Amino acid sequence: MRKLLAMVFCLTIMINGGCAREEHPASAASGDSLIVVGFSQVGAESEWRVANTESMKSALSEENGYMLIFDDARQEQENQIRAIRMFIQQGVDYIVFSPKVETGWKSILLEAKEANIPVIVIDRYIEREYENLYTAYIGSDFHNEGEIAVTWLAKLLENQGRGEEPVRIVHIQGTIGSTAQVGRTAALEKAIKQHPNWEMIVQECGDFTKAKAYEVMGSILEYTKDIDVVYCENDGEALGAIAAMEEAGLKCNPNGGVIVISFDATRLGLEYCLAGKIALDVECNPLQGPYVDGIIKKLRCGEPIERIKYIDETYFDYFNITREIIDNRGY
Ligand code: GYE
Repeated sequence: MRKLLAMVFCLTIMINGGCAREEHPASAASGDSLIVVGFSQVGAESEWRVANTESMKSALSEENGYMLIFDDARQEQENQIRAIRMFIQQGVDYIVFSPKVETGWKSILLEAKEANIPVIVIDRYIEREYENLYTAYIGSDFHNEGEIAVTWLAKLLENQGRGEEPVRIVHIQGTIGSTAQVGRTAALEKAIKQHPNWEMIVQECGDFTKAKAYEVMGSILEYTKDIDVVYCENDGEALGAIAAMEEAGLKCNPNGGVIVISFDATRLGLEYCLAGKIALDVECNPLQGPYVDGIIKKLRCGEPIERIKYIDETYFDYFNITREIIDNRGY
């Protein structure tokens, strides 16, 4: 009798739901018109992350046909794994998450696969060997972002006639093991091998936060101020490093001061760019919500999807940034 009722229940939903899809208790409980999505976010460590969360929440809204279950992992992978397991137990229709780091996801993604719940990865990747465990990825090509940065730096130094003289570089990395850190670091390390006059004098982790970068830069300045370039892996770190350098009496400016390289191109970062304190800010687009919405809607109707989607990105520098560009930015 229970089996017959369950079949009638699912058949009813499938007819009402429009597209043929596997129902889960959570979506059934929420009424058959809402798509139930469990979203595990890394945290709120940066302006970029806040914009990413806002983009996801506004795209996966009830008006847009969703019931969103949001979890902030507060920078702990364990919290993300716990949240994803909770989503599975709740029987959501889709799981979306930004993996704090690339490793450690195999078993929880196998659980999601077992439960027949599609997983969409955003922002950062998981290790390649398990890419069969997720349905789609939307985010950035972080190595390319780093390539943009080091190519721009080499050209600036060349134009300033510094193509041969020693260039002393401080490198403040993002969260170690996150794809953004892996890609942006790899590009700089490769460029240092290609430019014999470039010297990495310090490489420290700033964890993508202003506070940590301020602390790290402050301790570096205690033993050297002979710095030509500070390569920060996001705007939060750049702002922290700049504050420490200015307190130590250093000028941050591509014309005669310390050249500060940054990533994200948040509105705040671009204000520093307009002021000349950040020389280059490579865009990393956090507005991934609409892409996730589009993929879910296609999946529900059995339409083909782009499994890997890199969002188009550009860069801004002290020489091309304008007030108008900043005022028209989406984040
Ligand atoms: O650059 C940083 C955030 O993964 C691309 O994480 C994201 C990075 C971004 O904390 O601001």
